[in-house]
Amino acid sequence: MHTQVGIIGAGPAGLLLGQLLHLKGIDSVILERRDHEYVIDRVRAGVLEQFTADLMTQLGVGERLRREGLRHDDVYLSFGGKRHLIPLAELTGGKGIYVYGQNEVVKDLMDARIATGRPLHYNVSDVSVRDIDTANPKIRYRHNGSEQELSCDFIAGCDGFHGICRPALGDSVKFYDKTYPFGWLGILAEAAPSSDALVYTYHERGFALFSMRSQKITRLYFQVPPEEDIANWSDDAIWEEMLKRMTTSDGWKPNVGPILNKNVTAMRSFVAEPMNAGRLFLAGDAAHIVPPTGAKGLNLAAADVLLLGKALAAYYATGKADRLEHYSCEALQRVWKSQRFSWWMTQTLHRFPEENPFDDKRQLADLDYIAGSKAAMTSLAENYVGLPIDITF
Ligand code: FAS
Ligand code: PHB
Repeated sequence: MHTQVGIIGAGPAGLLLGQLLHLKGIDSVILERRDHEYVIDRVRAGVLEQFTADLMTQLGVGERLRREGLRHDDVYLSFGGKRHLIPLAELTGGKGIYVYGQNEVVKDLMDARIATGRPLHYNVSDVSVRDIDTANPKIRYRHNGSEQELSCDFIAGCDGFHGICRPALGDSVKFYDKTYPFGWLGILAEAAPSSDALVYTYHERGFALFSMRSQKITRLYFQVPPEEDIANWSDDAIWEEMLKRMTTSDGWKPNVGPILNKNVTAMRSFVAEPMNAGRLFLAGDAAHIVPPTGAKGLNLAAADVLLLGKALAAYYATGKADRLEHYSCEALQRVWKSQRFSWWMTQTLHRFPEENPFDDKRQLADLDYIAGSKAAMTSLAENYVGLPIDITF
């Protein structure tokens, strides 16, 4: 079997690429190791940059996002017992964010994939790639109990951080890696949002984040030691800690409700350079990981896919591979700016174990400066809503 683009992984990166290529009349086959339910139910990101929401609309999969997603023009920084509003739209010429669960994005993209009639195979195993340095790379995998080989013009490695594609790039790749001395304990709760915008809290007990998924469901996180075992935390203990860190002197606090899901996520910054070798191109978490403090993970995957999709479309339209040759360095420009912002948000809002009282005061002064300076707020806002990118394709 032959296809133009073999896509490994049906997360946001793989599915977005499949949709973009479909709209350009380019064949693709998507191979996913998990089943449909598993991929849909995974609780991950929740914030879409303005550009990601606009791209979803451009790809014809933005209708439900526009109807059910929560558009936010502001975000709060909370410290010293007080919430400080950062007017994102006012500071960025009207740009905002959309709060819309990653699993909803994946659901919309899967429905669109089915509507295209193009192949998406779940439950594949033993996936491997070869001949990536030739004009005819191949993907080998097992599906429905039999060995399969998919011959391709190009392979898109959208298989996440723990996938097989990045290792397959070989030793020409350089890794940049940073781990953080803390993780996030995250919950999904059946409780109506008590704030009209996300609240990023700096507290002496550690970072905390108030986010949401709908008018009935909230998503909250607080900083814990990296090896923390979720089994150590009863629901009551989680709420007690959330309220201790988030409640402000004017009485604002999150609503408490039944916890639907809870887990601990490790924090790291990671970049693989270059993002391709031969005709194997990485996109999304397969090539880079950001700490979620800047809400960039999903949005970077979308940006990679937009650039890779345009480069592949240009190749099939003109036979020229120059945009494919520039893909990695073009994508890495945005990746490193998002890495910088995500690291900065993490540095600014978390307590580091080795810190001393001087650092606490310095971080409070940093936050006080940001909340009082239009220039500093604008820098935060323009990075948070998403740096400019041309979404025409
Ligand atoms: P994904 O990991 O989403 O998708 C890769 C797909 O490839 C998966 O479906 C996987 O099953 C499949 N796959 C893997 N190996 C394969 C193989 N060998 N063969 C076939 N398929 C294979 N970002 C935020 O902004 N906010 C958050 O709160 C947040 N929370 C997160 C929590 C967790 C636990 C994780 C891991 C990430 C979180 N992120 C968050 C980042 C997240 O949103 C990612 O950036 C986003 O999922 C990246 O999308 P993909 O690159 O498509 O990778
Ligand atoms: C989320 O809603 O899951 C979320 C929001 C903002 C972040 C990280 C996660 O920075």
